[in-house]
Amino acid sequence: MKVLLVYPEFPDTFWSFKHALQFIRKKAGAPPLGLLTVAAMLPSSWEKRLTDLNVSRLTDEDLAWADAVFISAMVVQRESAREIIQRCKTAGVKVVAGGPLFTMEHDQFPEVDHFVLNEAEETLKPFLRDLEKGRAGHVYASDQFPDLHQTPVPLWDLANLKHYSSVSIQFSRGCPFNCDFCNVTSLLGHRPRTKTARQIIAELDSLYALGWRQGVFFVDDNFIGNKKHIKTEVLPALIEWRKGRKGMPFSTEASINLADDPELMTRMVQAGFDTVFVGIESPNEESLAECSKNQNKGRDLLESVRLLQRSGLQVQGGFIIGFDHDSPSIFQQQIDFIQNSGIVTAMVGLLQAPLGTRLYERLQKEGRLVAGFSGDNVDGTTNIIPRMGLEPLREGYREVLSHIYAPQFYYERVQTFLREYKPSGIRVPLESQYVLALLRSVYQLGIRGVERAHYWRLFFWTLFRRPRLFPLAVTLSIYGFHFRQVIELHVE
Ligand code: B12
Repeated sequence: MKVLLVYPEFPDTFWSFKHALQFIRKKAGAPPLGLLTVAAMLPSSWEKRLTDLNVSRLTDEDLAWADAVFISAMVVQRESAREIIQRCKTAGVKVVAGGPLFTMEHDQFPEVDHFVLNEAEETLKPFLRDLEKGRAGHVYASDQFPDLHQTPVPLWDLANLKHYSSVSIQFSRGCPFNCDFCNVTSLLGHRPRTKTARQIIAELDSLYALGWRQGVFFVDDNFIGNKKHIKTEVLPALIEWRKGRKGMPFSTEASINLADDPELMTRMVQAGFDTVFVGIESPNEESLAECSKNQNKGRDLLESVRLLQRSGLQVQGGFIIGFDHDSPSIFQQQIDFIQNSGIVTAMVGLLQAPLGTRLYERLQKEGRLVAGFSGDNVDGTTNIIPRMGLEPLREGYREVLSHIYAPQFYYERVQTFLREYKPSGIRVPLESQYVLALLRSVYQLGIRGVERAHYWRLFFWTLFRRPRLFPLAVTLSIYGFHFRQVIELHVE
């Protein structure tokens, strides 16, 4: 059996980092972890190839080679996924589809031969068994949340890692919290299911052996969902593993209560974490109560962010506008919060209601849902009829984004962050691409760009005041360029 694993193209979005990746001549953020994991679960006798459309083209020869195409996608890849499926049909290749897009809306893809939905640890085996018997069914789904102890090491070597700026690995799935707009709990459950420390070390070892030294993103829904396990088993193993090794800084996603635990923060930094994405959502307490974001309530959110930054963790933040309790003052409140926090990468979105969430159920009952869930929460669209009216909401939203990503305010925020941030000791071996990226930034941002005055001010301020943070300052200047391009595209 010859299987072609295909990952559809991402549009030009906030998280695609497309305009930033050009500077380091990389083609995409990370290889598709879902497909590489599934590949490792397929019989070893099968021949496997990967085509990630974000780094290479899907050719007719690829399709002629394959007995079956295994496709995975997120909602934002919907259009590209449709085109691929159509091409497979024309070429007469069978399509097996899985991953979050199809798990959510498989009925929208009548041309797909077999759906293997939810988590493959649960659904792939019955599919393969039936396939062997020559009677594979149309849909394999499950409401069980499998044990991750059986998840194999992903087949990284199917991907050409040199095209990617980072690699994702996963330690846990699920989140103990109950935010009403988030579909992670309906997809993956409340109880965080974890791999063992030994599994995660085996994954890191295999990446290290392949020569990988760049960033590793732990794509957990909430890395600290099971604090006890993290503290007693995983972090000690990671700290030990890191000794004598170079590079591979870690990043992850976690809830804000990480800031309440100095020991946990210190150990994460010792283990090599330097960045954490946190769902901040709103400085408005009433809105936090509305969406049951209880872990963010009743605390000084700004202080929590600073504690994280001072411990050595760059905070990236998710923000939402359009809750029922948001009044027109929310726009300025969000701007002030983001500016004061020094959260450079601030993903600000309009509230959307994904299928399967409590928010979706409530709004459906209230008759406040409209078609058009884009899944991209930085494109200024929503499937909700907002209390304050769609036009005022969109207008205010545009203002927030244009403000926080305007060069003056963006660079100010970078400086606020660099003042607070305690850099980690991890040094990534310097690739020539990174030196070239510096030169490209000088040309693109320092000579041609509208941001040139701000660029040079930050350049010299960091060089003289925080020299160790100079590479980070350049990286964030480049990110700013990407964010401005995306925002102009979507909301101007
Ligand atoms: C990492 C991640 C990202 C990374 C992706 C990096 C990369 N290229 O891999 C980044 C940060 C870029 C990202 C961005 C976004 N993401 Co995202 N992301 C995740 C996250 C946290 C983990 C995904 C992952 O790698 N999981 C680990 C692997 C092993 O799991 P998996 O892919 O689900 O695969 C398993 C099964 O699904 C199945 N499977 C998967 N594919 C296939 C294929 C076949 C054939 C088979 C048989 C089985 C199978 O088997 C695997 C093992 O069980 C998930 C949440 C989650 N926990 O799933 C959200 C998630 C996938 N993202 C989501 C969204 C919406 C986005 C954004 C659109 C958000 C935004 N702000 O705009 C952006 C868009 C991306 C872009 N570039 O434009 C949604 C997708 C919803 C949907 N129904 O499609 C999720 C589910 C989060 C959520 N709460 O809704 N994301």
